[in-house]
Amino acid sequence: MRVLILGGDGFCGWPTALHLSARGHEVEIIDNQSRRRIDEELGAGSLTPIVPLAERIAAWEEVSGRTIRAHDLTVGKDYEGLLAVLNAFRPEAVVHFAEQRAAPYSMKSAAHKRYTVDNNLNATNDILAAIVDSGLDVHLAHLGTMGVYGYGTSGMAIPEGYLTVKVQTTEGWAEREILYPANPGSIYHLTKTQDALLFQFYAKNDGVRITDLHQGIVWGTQTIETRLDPRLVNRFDYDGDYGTVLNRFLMQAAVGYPLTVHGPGGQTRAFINIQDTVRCVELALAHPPARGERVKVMNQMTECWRVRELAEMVARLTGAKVAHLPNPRAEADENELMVENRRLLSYGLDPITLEEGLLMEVAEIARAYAHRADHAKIPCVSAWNAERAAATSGAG
Ligand code: USQ
Repeated sequence: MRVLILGGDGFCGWPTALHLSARGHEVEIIDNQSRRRIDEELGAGSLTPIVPLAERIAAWEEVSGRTIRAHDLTVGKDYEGLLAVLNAFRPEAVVHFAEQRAAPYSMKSAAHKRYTVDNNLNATNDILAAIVDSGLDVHLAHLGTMGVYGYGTSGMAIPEGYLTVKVQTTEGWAEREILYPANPGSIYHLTKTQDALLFQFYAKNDGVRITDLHQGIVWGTQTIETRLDPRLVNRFDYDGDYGTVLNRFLMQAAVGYPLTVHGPGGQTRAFINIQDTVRCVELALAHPPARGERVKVMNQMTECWRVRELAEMVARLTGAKVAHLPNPRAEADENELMVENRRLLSYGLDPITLEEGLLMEVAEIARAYAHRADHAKIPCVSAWNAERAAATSGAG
């Protein structure tokens, strides 16, 4: 299959590009290096040393004998450039990772909110419009988020995108399926709920075949392919904006920094290992919706944990201390989360669990690169509103 990967230099995009290339697919990448520029803006970088994209691609060719072509353009700004790549490469599938993906970054200031909305919504609309414009029958697989559903499910497992509701009609009560009501917790998550409406529209109006993968929090760093050569290593974010909770805890344990639990840590989230992420994208591409079918939504996660349970687990494995800090986010201190994920399991996903993978991650990445950590970048300083900013000011 010819697969075009938008955002193919990022944390999920790069290992996905390698995974699909290793399986014999013809892969091209579009990436504008925005994630690397944000590193410079924040003065924070990957714990693992990542080389420039051109060097990564050259290393992959050396190791695998396979070529990946990269295009440096901004999806959402350079529409003609995007259309030209589609028309020249004629992909059968496009995987869309080209969005600003950090909730704390999206909440830092008005400028960050505006950038996130502008970048993410224009990227999604442009790729959809370009697919229609090109006349190609492309399957678009988008990396969405579990966060579109909101957190807290009052005893019900979150279905895969659609909710069956009972409504009163002129003929009495009847069942209807609706898109699960969106309840975003940050501007970043909000853009993904808006993406869902764009997908609904283009599927209905133009028959575009679309899969939206509602992914949980990714943990882990390496995949089978990124381990093949040090120049292929995936990025590992640990800073207060881009570092996600479990990878942050693993890194903090490795450098002797008390684990930064926000509030009592009763927030429950869905998780997935990076190796399972790339496998899920492959499975999604192998099972596209038919033309004219509604948007296919899959919950791309494998297990749910509370933040404090993760901290306790990491503390038990490593001897780290746990700190409870004022929560910079506007989010309930405690919530329940249950999620349906039958689709990907039925396609053959065999999940890597935290219990089997955590220790390896500590040794392979967090301890190995601990000397590169800048402790000043660990605190989460992005507050969701003025009240949270006042509560967290001065707190580590
Ligand atoms: N948290 C802590 N301590 C920390 C960092 C985070 O207690 O040091 C807490 C947060 O307050 C939050 C939870 O851990 O309650 C998760 O935070 P996170 O930064 O790991 O994840 P989140 O902001 O939800 O976003 C991440 C990715 C995003 C993806 C999303 C999936 O950055 O791209 O869409 O996970 S989900 O969470 O399911 O919406």
